[in-house]
Amino acid sequence: MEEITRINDTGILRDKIANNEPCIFNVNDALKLEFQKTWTIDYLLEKIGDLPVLVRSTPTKKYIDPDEKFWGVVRAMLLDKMTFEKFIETGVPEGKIMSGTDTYIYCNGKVVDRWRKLWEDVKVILKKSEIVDKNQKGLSNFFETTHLNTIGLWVSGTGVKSILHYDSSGDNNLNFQIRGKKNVILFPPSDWPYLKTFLAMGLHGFDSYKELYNKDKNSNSIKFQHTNPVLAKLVEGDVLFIPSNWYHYVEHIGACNINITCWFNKSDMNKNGSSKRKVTGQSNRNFFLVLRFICASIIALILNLIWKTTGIRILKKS
Ligand SMILES: O=C(O)CCC(=O)C(=O)O
Repeated sequence: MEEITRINDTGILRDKIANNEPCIFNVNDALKLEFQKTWTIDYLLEKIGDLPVLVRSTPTKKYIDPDEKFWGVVRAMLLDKMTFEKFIETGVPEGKIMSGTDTYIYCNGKVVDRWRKLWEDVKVILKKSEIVDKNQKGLSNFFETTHLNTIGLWVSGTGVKSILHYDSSGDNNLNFQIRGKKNVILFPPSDWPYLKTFLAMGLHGFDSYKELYNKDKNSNSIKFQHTNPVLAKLVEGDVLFIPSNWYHYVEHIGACNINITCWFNKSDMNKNGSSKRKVTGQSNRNFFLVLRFICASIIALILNLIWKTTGIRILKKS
């Protein structure tokens, strides 16, 4: 698997976005945004330690492996609530994850009030004036207010893995690796016929992705033979650009990983952004797998609803 191009020039990043080409952006400390330097676990504990947060928990740390047993898939969709402090102390070591898809600091162009303290740090990415600075070097003032849709916060420990998917909003994604390390395997949208796709997900079991790390491509199984994956080995300070509709499978490596994902409008920055062309399709032919997935989602939905309204958890989490 080829590793993704690394760049340090904001102009090149804008070109990559315009051309739908993934890349890793990283600049020296002087040009990093303040929150990329100050956000440590201790800093977050100080700011939001008392805040109740929604987390997901599965003993296997797989969110959500299509090869998992039925009740394992259900368990991976169950929510739990605890203070951020408790999550860091006990949740992270147990494999719980605060997912950016549940935890929005900024949502559909509006600040989420309970996360305002963190938003105050992050808002430097929004443009303050109408003047476009052609010599801009870092990511402060990067987004027009109308471009940025939603910001999700991710916190997790080592060993967590997230299912292959593309972001179904169709947005572009700038993913800031603030602390820790992650490996992200990306596939272009055109690879969908080989990714066992169902809706926005790819349903190959998690173990399948191991073979992509083999140097010898010929020793790989037929599964990924016609695909074009690229690997992003993210370390602290990296910002990964995931173009709209690109599939991504994520392995959490660091002992404590902190990321924010900025989802922003495809149409405003991409060359062909406004086109409504269909770029992916459904290639999973195992209808039993889909049925299993749908049933597990419905059961998890009901269990989460019962838990939210009564506090009763019917299915033990592990
Ligand atoms: O970090 C992860 O596990 C998933 C990240 C992701 O899917 C995203 O940023 O859209």
